[in-house]
Amino acid sequence: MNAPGAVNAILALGSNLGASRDTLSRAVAELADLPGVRLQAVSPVVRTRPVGGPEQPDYLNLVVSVETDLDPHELLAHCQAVENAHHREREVRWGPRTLDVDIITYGDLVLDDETLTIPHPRAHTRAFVLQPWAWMDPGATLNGTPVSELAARAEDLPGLEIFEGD
Ligand code: A4P
Ligand code: MG
Repeated sequence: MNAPGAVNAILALGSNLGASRDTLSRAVAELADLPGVRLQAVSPVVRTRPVGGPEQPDYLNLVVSVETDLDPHELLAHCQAVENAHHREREVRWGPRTLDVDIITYGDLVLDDETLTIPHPRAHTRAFVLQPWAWMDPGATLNGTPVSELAARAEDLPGLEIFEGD
């Protein structure tokens, strides 16, 4: 049960520069370190091959489920503040990054404006989002399709493995 007015959102985190495992743990704590954002579930961490962009290191990715009182743009600003705290620099599209935090879904909202597209327009094809999400919530759906089915179809699934630590 959500608090009155609160919405469930799925956030996807990725890192392939610096101490990625540590960055992801700290980012999850920072995302939830606001009264309007309550952590509900965290997926396993996965090691994934880079999708798109230049030659770059493998990523660590995870997803979280949060209950939030923030509106979608406030939630994006909060995600970007957490990215910025980890010295994220935006140079190359799909390039390497210390931390990326994307909003995948926000309740059942469908939104497309200059700063925000929800559901995330590429999430339905990406195993690095879908597979950890399906492990976290086996009943999850995206645009009406089970997330586990979308993960099984994603081209980047073969390169994905659970990260047990170095
Ligand atoms: N924006 C629009 N919709 C959203 C949303 N739902 N969530 C806007 C977050 N941001 C959203 O994002 C650019 C702008 O997108 C933001 O200013 C916001 O207003 P960005 O984080 O600055 O740039 P980006 O992440 O490089 O671009 P983009 O398009 O978000 O990249 P993707 O598609 O998310 O891909 N491979 C692996 N294995 N693992 C990864 O994590 N990540 C990417 C990034 C590519 N390949 C990867 C991974
Ligand atoms: Mg992003």
